[in-house]
Amino acid sequence: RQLAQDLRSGLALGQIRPFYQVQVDAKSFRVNGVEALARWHHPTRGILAPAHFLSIASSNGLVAELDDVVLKAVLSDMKSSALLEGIRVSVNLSADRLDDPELAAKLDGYDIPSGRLSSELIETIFLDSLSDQVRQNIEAIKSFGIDIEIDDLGSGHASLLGLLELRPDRVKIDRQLVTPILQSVPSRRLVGSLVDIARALDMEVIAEGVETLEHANVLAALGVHTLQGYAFGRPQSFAELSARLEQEI
Ligand code: G
Ligand code: G
Ligand code: MN
Ligand code: NA
Repeated sequence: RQLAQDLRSGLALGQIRPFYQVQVDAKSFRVNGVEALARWHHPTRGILAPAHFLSIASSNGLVAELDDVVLKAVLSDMKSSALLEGIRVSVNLSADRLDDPELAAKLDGYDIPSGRLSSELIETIFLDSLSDQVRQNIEAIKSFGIDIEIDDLGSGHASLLGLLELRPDRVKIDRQLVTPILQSVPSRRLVGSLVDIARALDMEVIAEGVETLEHANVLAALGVHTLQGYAFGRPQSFAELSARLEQEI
């Protein structure tokens, strides 16, 4: 209860800010994107990852607001620095936010840079069929020039029919499918098959949880476009990210 109260005020006080994890092109290993990941800069507990507050946010109806706060901070970071020009920035969108009738109006109130943002939708939005509200919001997101990505593909509920209907720009293969590819031939083939499916639907593929260069090289050979994981960097503050991007230039 105390933490829920803290979270409410923390959101209002700007204590929730994004960290960024780099994504690299699978051929050149150069940064081509970043994923914004919420961190709570708690006044006494330090920097908290979502595992410590996402379920509290969820049970208190605060997830849509959390997503909104992170998006605003991301837009502000993008405005403040030229280093992110030419680098795609992804934000996570919860099912709550995607079902919010106010979403389009909110986005309209922001200064969204067309073609530079991407939204990661969790696979569970495919549960049953897409609601009309979710469908409308996805169209609205696209109309602002924000890409659509499906997060954690392979771990949950995305149906092929759902992919066919939604036609996302990109899918992210779940870490649990990526981790075993070095030891397991079937795992490797499965990732290759997902790349084929993605190609059939003109989608790019991001592999998550890429922890070693061995993984990176196998994934590149399988035709994965973009890699994300500890092999290339942990989630870091905007200042740390900026220092890294400056070195890459
Ligand atoms: O690094 P990590 O612990 O940041 O993230 C854990 C999970 O929390 C991620 O899988 C992601 O789906 C979720 N998450 C991170 N940031 C956000 C956010 O801003 N909004 C939502 N809805 N989920 C997030
Ligand atoms: O949105 P999503 O659920 O995909 O968030 C990614 C989560 O995975 C974050 O919690 C992030 O910190 C974590 N993560 C990112 N790269 C790696 C990795 O290489 N290994 C592991 N174990 N976790 C990772
Ligand atoms: Mn994500
Ligand atoms: Na993910």
